[in-house]
Amino acid sequence: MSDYSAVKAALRRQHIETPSWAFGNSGTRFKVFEQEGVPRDAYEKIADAATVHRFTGVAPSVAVHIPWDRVDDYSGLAKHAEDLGVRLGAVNPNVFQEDEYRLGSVCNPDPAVRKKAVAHLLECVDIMDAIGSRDLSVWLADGLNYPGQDSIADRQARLEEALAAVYERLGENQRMLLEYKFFEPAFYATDVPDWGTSYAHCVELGDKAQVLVDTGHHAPGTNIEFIVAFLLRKHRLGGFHFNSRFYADDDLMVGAADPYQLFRIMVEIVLGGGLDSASGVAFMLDQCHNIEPKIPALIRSVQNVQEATAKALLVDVDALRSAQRDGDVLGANGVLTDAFATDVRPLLAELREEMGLDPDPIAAYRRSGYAERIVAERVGGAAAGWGA
Ligand code: PSV
Ligand code: MN
Ligand code: MN
Repeated sequence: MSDYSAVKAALRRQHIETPSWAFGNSGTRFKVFEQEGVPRDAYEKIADAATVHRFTGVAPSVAVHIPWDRVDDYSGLAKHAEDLGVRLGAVNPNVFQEDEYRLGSVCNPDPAVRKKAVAHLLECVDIMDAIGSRDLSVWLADGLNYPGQDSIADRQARLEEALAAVYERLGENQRMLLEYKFFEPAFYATDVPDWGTSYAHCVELGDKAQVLVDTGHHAPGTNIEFIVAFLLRKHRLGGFHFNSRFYADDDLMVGAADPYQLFRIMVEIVLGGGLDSASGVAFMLDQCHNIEPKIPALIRSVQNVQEATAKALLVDVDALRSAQRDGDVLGANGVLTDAFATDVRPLLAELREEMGLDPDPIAAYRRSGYAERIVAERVGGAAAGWGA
């Protein structure tokens, strides 16, 4: 695509959702580092998310995690977001942080624990109703540490039953996004380990169930863009949790470890129509900023997604298709590497100016005084809820 106005229009439409938990204190299982000025409650997390949006112009929603963001009045929380120029996005249930979930949540052998977990998932759909959210973003920590610990097959049956109960409760315009992860916290077997398992459950449930691809949840060397292309073709790609990894589920800034992988993913998105709003693909970040300041790290992450998308939009599709038809292997590969090698920063700077934004969002954020203000105002910031 060499028409920059079309590229810019596509970039304007691409919205990137921030996660409320990325604004709180976080760390690894070795240490949670405390930073000054971190939010003390859900309201302040939303204020920080609104700040990311203010400087990037393309991060108009923030995902919430329940109970980390529990409040008495969810419509009030939604109103607060609206007043700050953003809205609440996906609702993330948490069925992994209570002692009762030691052997799992919806796959637990104890029916009473399964009942409690399903009740929480249903409560999250109530919250979606109250805040006008479209997506229930389900990640389950369920799994086994040892062979023989429980029946893998029985656990799939319990999973099926629980997901069906929650699916039934979804409203007309609501979806369930089912995330997969191949290990951790369980190490021998995870109950939703891969995209195939998630896809199979989604197909059985119905059209409102879609697969969520967290880029950090794959074994090293996995071809994530293949998964993306496959799911898009089948209309089952619900969205992403973007982050980057060197080793495992590192949750580092997207595009930091392997920008070429992010580009390859975005190429499949562009070619498969995943940027069209009708596709329903949700671009969300799922990151933790343990040692770097959180708000500028999120701003940079949004920029990284935009840069990868811009490069993908610059792929000369006609040249690519013709090289593919001719069996010109090097030519076809060269079309992609040419696009990847393009410096899209001037184009993005121009786009931001057209949107009435500063061309350099991080510099503008630093000049704004917001960081100093929150350090002065917020004493005793809360942990994200997420320690590892
Ligand atoms: C745990 O791996 C995780 O990072 C999942 O990706 C979830 O989406 C996220 O935590 C929030 O529960
Ligand atoms: Mn995730
Ligand atoms: Mn994760």
